[in-house]
Amino acid sequence: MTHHPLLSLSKEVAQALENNQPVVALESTIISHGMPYPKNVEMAKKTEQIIRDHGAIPATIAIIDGQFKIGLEEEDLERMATAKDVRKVSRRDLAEVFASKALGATTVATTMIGAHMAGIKVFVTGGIGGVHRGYEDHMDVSADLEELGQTPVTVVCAGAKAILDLPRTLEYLETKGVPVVGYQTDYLPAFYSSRSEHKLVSRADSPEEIASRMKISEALDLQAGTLIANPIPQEYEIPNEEIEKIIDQAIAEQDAAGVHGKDSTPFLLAKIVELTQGRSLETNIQLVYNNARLGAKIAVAYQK
Ligand code: PSU
Ligand code: MN
Repeated sequence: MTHHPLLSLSKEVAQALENNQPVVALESTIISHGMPYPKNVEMAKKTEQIIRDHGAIPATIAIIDGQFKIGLEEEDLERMATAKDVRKVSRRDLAEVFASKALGATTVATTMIGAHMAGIKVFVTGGIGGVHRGYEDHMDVSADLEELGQTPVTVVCAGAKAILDLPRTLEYLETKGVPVVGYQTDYLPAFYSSRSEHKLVSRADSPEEIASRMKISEALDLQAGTLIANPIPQEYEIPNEEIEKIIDQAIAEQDAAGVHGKDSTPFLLAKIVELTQGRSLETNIQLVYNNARLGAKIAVAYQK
């Protein structure tokens, strides 16, 4: 589908896909709504470089001029990092944002849609969205989970964001038929920390093992994503007991400010950066780099 009228592939990405070279998709909400400037654009560029250094071609995805743009130029990255009017685009917003030609940042859900349309199998992010804490009151469940249940892309993350209800997020993914694979771990990593107390049922120890499961999932035509949960290196983590108090405070401030819906995740991430005096931002950046290294290796193994 690389010639679809609503897709615009960079020359490099188009060529790589044509030649069956490894390509790794990257999202843009993490740039526009997940981190402050200029750290966001530094992170975006370095993540792309890490993917190149590990033998794959990076394809950052955004919605520009009514198309999925797959493979951004440096000036596009700068624009996503600085523009004030960038929409955070989930599945429900796609048709509207394409039609109005607004500038759109893709979430995990919509990056998966764009990647799949372009034929990209592997996508690297920080942490996926999930079931929010207090679900019984507001029913906030990220569209990322539904997308993982229906779009066959392998998503490399550092676990679900620790601001979420992790056991419910795992239950939801089980219902949707999404394998959650611990990379060299038996426990779900919790974004800022390298492990939670939640045991996983699936584990893989090499990129080759993951690539072979991706091929079987395709051969069975399962039409579901695979989630690779890659723990942040311990030297960069914020231990659970430390971050938990901060998350509780951030959620209390969110509720007091009346923030909900799509603004919840960006608000909480920014609040935690503030409450940790920037430490959580450094952690978030390092976990993305770690995921980029693994994602590139999986893409390379898949094409072998
Ligand atoms: N990972 C990060 N930072 C982020 C995100 C992921 O390290 O900001 C974004 C992704 O785009 C993800 C979104 O899809 O957070 C979740 O938003 P929501 O909870 O509204 O679905
Ligand atoms: Mn939500």
